[in-house]
Amino acid sequence: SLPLESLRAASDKHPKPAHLHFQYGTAGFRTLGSTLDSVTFKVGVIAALRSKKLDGKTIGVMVTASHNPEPDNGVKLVDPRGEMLEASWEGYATTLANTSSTEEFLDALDQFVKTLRIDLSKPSRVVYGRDTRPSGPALVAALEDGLSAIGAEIRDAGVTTTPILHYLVRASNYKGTKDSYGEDSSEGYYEKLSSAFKKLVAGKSALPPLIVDCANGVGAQAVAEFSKILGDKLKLIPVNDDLSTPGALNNACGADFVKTSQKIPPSLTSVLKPGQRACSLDGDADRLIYYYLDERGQFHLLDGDKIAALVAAFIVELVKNAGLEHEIRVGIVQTAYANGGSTKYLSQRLPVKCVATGVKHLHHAAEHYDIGVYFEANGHGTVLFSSDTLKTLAEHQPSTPAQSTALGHLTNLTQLINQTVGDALSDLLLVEVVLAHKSYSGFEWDSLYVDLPNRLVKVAAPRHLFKTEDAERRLVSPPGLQAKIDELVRRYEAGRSFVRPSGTEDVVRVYAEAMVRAQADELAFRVAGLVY
Ligand code: NG1
Ligand code: ZN
Repeated sequence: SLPLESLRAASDKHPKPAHLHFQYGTAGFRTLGSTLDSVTFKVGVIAALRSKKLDGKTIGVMVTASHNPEPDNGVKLVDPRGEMLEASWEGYATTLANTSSTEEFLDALDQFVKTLRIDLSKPSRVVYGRDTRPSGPALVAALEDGLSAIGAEIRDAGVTTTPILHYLVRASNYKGTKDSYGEDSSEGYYEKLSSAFKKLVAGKSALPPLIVDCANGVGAQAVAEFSKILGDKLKLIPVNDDLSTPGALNNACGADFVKTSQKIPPSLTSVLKPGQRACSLDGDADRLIYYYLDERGQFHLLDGDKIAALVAAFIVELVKNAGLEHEIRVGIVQTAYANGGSTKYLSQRLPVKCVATGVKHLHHAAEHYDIGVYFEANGHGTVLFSSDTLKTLAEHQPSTPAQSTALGHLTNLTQLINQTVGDALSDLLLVEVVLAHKSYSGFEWDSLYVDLPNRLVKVAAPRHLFKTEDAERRLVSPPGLQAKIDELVRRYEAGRSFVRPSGTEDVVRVYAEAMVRAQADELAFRVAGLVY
């Protein structure tokens, strides 16, 4: 049965703030860090129970608020394969997080264990990590209180990137099996990716150095590690790698800043030379955005859509060169935020599916392809190889040296790419491999297709009133609003606009694109006017 005494004592130390409602959303619980103590404690208990439910498999917990402002924080659970928490548990987590007293929490917990028939005699194992936010250590202490109240076997991964935490979960659960994912340590992660990268660029001339904006977050740590191991193979120049100045995290830098404001971080002004490529990570290093300035000083964004196009084209070419185009079907998954230019370009070449915002939707849709490439426009994404594809790659007998080379590259890509979740560092190495193979600069990469001018705005409207359908591309509520949006959109050449409630912030988002900049801006602001 549940260790009620230790749970009661621990729960009393972590009372829920009255009047606050918590919701396990697309990125777990996420809000002001100072309000998350009780939630994080309860997540510790839930993580341990999820592990018991899954026969002692290792569950992950990551404390981060990613690209959001430094005072925010968040906590999310990672399932045994390194994936997002199974959807049905999101609701249980929300219910438990909102219990308002220790007695209510214990009752709900007891009910929960009974309903799900969790065998409490099973072991529980949990690995956890956090980003660099100042509220992190106290939240981790609350998490540990929850874990030890149940008696979980714990492992503290310390300050680490979100994708490394996902890697550790997968590696620990598949250790010593035929599906082994690499050595179960952060060193194992760096080693796995670096050695695949070295094999993939062997014989290629080294690219010019790459500027990496680390968002003043934990990505700086990973960039430093890769720099050490990769040496001359890839020269990384870290900027915004200050982990000690309060308030610096994600402030006027990082992937979200660049994507949203469509300009370089001010801190790069004196560093970035025309034609030189640069990239930005976000606060927990699971998003990546590239860009460059042309000779006229004009900014060119190479976002998640451009990364998807670059990577998918390269993989399709390798599959063909390996003689596997009839066995392996490559497909793309996007959300409504994908630029219309990218959707047009990709749909002419590959199957493209549009799903609702949120990594879990993209990830699951990508699993339906033999090789599924998914990226959100904001730079979060990865590539999934199905188990049949891995088998095909292992067993295929190439009939020419060229086929053998292509097959080798594909196999190395399966090692380079972090298939558990979007990973800024793994994606960075992947992009650099393709650029080296194609001898592309930012300019040639950018020329794959032309982005439609677009604008994303936030509106402070009551988001619970907004309900969507068709992969969030149309509103069903408030009634009548979609018809008004349609009416506006018709007046703009290549106009497209949609409205959806954010899953991570208390706002409604409005996206618009059109043939020319001024029209995209105007459409966005007029639709926002309808919403407000
Ligand atoms: P919301 O707040 O639901 O729009 C944002 C991103 C998502 C996803 C999540 C999780 C946009 C427009 N939205 O979600 O794509 O990355 O955060 O971090 O970029
Ligand atoms: Zn992130």
